[in-house]
Amino acid sequence: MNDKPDLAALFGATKTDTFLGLEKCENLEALSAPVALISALGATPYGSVGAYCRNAPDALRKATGALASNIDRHNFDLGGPTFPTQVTRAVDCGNLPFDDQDFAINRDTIHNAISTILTKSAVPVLIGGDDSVPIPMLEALGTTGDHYTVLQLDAHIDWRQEHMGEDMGLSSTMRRASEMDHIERIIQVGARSIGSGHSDDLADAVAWGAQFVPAHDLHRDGVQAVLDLIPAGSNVVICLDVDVLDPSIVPGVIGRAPGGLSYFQCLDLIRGTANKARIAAIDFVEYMPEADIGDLGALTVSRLIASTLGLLARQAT
Ligand SMILES: [Mn+2]
Repeated sequence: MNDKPDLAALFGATKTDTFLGLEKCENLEALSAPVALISALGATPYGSVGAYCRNAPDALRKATGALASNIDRHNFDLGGPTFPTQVTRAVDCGNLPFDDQDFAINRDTIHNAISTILTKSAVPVLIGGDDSVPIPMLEALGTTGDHYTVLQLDAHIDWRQEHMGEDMGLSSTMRRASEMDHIERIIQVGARSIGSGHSDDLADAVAWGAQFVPAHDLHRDGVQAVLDLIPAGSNVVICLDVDVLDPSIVPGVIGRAPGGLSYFQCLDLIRGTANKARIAAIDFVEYMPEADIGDLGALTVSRLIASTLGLLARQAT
């Protein structure tokens, strides 16, 4: 006997196996929606921890179950329904296959899926998985011929040359981005506390030209100070590690660090980017359901993704 009232039932929700109950797109070649959510359980995990975020995509889908039958209701984050029109509605392309032995295959799988989504003129919304998942997404952007600004929202700077003999892992994401010819600018927001990075890594990043707005500066100066760094009209890829959010609202991460961003600071960074520039791709990584408390992190992250889908739908019109 479960005495907790079922809020989903109160809302009239039905069970869904897609994010927000969105339509499935199982064949990327047939993709016609302007926004494509797709998930990767991992890419290049470190041997010591494995693909520790592999259960995130399905947990985040499950967290939206209560909203699946209410998708057309007013979303006060957006000032209207999440998707303003039927044709701008995102689709859920499901989980990509994951191989826990052959990481090169995982990277190819992600690269090819993102490339295909980009050729369909859709914006990929890549759900991880750990923070190694964005590396092949960033590489795939090189196939468009455009140049990109990376806006990284993360408690950590991810500039390790390699870690445990692996150079494509989650601590090297921004260093690998900096080596790609089509990445012309990196803005890193939310760093705080002690992470895996060394002072030498930070020095390399600064020498490359990466611009940093640590979490303390963001709290002091506000979101607009970050948006001022983004050139108007530029193509932006947002790399969002959910540990950028405060652990009081997203406890489900491998290394909690106090002083993180609020839900609206994060959403306003995404909204401000969409308004000033163009979000060409975005990833949400590092949610770990096993470390969550009462599914609170799944709630926060899934609602942030839902409102982001709405912002991207508005960008498409
Ligand atoms: Mn991180």
